[in-house]
Amino acid sequence: MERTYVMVKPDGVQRGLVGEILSRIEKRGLKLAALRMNVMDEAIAKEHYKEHSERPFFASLVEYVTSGPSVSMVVEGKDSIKIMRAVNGATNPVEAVPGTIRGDFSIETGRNVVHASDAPESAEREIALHFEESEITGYTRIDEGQLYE
Ligand code: IDP
Repeated sequence: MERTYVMVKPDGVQRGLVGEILSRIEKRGLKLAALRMNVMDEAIAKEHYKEHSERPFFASLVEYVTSGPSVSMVVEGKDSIKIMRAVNGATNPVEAVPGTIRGDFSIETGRNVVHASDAPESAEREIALHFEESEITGYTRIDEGQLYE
């Protein structure tokens, strides 16, 4: 099983979308392995988005993700990284198709509601940045026998 790091960003929390987003993830068949709400520390946010540190939007991006509580999670399942990227939709909501979280609930790239790791290396790095291994649970969903061939 593959793990990925997913976040409901502060705009998603303040717009009351946490339940909707968790529901979409669960209904898809992915497993919530860890879940937490907190205000992300500025140093953690800078580390999380370090690949964008030279970009003009870096300061406003760090300000955005630390501006209020966000919901961090570890999501688990076969191909969870690619599936969560598809569930979230394109980075720019203008290009995000309806049916995706960004395509249904957002307008601008700078307020695009959700994050999900984009590759196995970033998933591993982001999970380790935001969670202790002891916070990540292990259990069986009762529908796993039907979700997987
Ligand atoms: P991703 O979130 O879909 O992985 P990235 O290109 O890694 O997309 O960008 C990370 C985040 O940085 C985006 O989700 C968005 O919040 C923000 N961002 C990216 N490009 C821009 C921009 O041009 N203006 C403002 N914010 C941006």
